[in-house]
Amino acid sequence: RTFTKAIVRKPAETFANGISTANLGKPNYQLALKQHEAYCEALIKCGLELTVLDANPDFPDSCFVEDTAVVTPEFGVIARPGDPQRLGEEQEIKSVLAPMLKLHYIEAPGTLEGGDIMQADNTFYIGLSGRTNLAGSKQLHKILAQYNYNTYSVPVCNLLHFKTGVNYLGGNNLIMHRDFCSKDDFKGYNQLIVDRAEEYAANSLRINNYVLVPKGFPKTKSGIKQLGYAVIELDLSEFQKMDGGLSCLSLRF
Ligand code: CIR
Repeated sequence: RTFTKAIVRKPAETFANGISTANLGKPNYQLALKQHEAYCEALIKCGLELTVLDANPDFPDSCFVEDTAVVTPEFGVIARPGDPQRLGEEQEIKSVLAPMLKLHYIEAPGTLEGGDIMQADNTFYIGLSGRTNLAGSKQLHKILAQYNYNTYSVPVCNLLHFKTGVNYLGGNNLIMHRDFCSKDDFKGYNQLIVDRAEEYAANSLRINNYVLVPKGFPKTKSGIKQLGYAVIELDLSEFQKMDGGLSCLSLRF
């Protein structure tokens, strides 16, 4: 699959007020902005045309745009965040996507965040997490079935989002935490298991000819290289402090 476009949103000055369980301290806003710029440059290097949205201080977590929608080249599904502090972010994305894609919507009582949705070729895996509930997952299943995609719901244990623990790199390759609780659902894939000390790097992201990998995880980086991918390393320390990973910072389609 080739990606041509991405949407990102700059971190807001209120960034440090976002939801976090990481215990890594307060993020440095200036550094977050720099890291975000480098992230944008990497997306451009991967061949994507970027839409860069202005920071929205009303929503401290709004730079994590991935959670607000599920997008494909043909259509988009506007999500419904499962944390009350993030509910409303999806309205902002709706107006951005409306001119580009046919849209569908997750509706109450359904909740769903894009970080729980992983596409692997013609299959979408829907993680059931603290943010994505069964009602949300059933709604997404119905929408995706109209477009002939397969869907599977899988449990997410002890992680914020499904893609915190697993990501599809293409070519049947999955990158995954050692203790990923729904591991057995993915036996048909070639599994690159990340070291316990490098778990943050399970959120690495394949875009066209590159895999974006967070900086500071050498074993994972070399594992990905051994699979034949060209790697771009990005320092994401300030986003990690807010429980955010590489994939969360963009919507790609
Ligand atoms: C949150 O808790 O919602 C944000 N602080 C982090 C969201 C990260 N998004 C993602 O993993 N897709």
